[in-house]
Amino acid sequence: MATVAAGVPPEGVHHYDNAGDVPFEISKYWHQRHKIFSKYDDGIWMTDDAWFGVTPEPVANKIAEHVASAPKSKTTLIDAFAGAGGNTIAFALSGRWSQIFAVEKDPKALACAKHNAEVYGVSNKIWWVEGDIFDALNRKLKSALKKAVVFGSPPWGGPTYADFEVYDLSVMQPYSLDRLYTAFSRQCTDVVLYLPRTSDLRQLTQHAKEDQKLEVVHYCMQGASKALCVYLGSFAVG
Ligand code: MGP
Repeated sequence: MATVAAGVPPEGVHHYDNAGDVPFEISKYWHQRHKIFSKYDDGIWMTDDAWFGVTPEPVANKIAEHVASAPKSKTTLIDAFAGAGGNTIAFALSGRWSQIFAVEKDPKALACAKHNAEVYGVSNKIWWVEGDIFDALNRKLKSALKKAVVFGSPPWGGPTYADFEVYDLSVMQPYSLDRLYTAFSRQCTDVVLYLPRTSDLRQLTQHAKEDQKLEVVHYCMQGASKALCVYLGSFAVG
């Protein structure tokens, strides 16, 4: 039942059907395509870069469930690096949020996210913001911040993050943990970051407020951690 799939992807955006068309660097991800998007065959769009950072659907759904435990006064969700839409779609499907903003500076990735949200039937629940998240937080989204949770799945500087036994979040490219946390927490009390499974936990604990606990959750598939989320603020994850 491929209804939305009929559209032709813009330049630089693909829906790969055949292994032979898939660039070598992303073939490992393409082989997991149905785990990443259960509706892949309904016409999911991806840029080649987006494959590296997209959150697999079961993980995105679990994260959405955990983020939903934010205080009831938090009615807005800001997805700071929406990419091809994996997390945004899960947040929209959760039905928890009155307003969801999906911010993405790469127009091609944003086109994928919008299209993929259509495939999942939730595009009308999402406000799309093309641009830089730091800029958006200072302008367009400033007034929304008080009642918002900011979720960030930033770039980790590519798959080489896995070369390090303990990943140093102070050198994460292009945005370090400090840069992200400082910008996101300036006017928002509840922040969630999706980070490498090997992230240096000591660096994360430096952002715990004295009277608050900080929760770190590993998200696993087939018995192995894919990544972790750090919950900064008032979440009831456990
Ligand atoms: P991976 O380590 O590239 O793959 O990404 P995997 O399947 O663990 O490979 P293996 O060789 O260890 O078996 C694991 C998960 O991390 C992916 O599913 C993505 O959700 C996430 N991820 C990977 N990268 C490089 C990024 C990134 O740059 N940013 C974000 N936000 N997530 C990433």
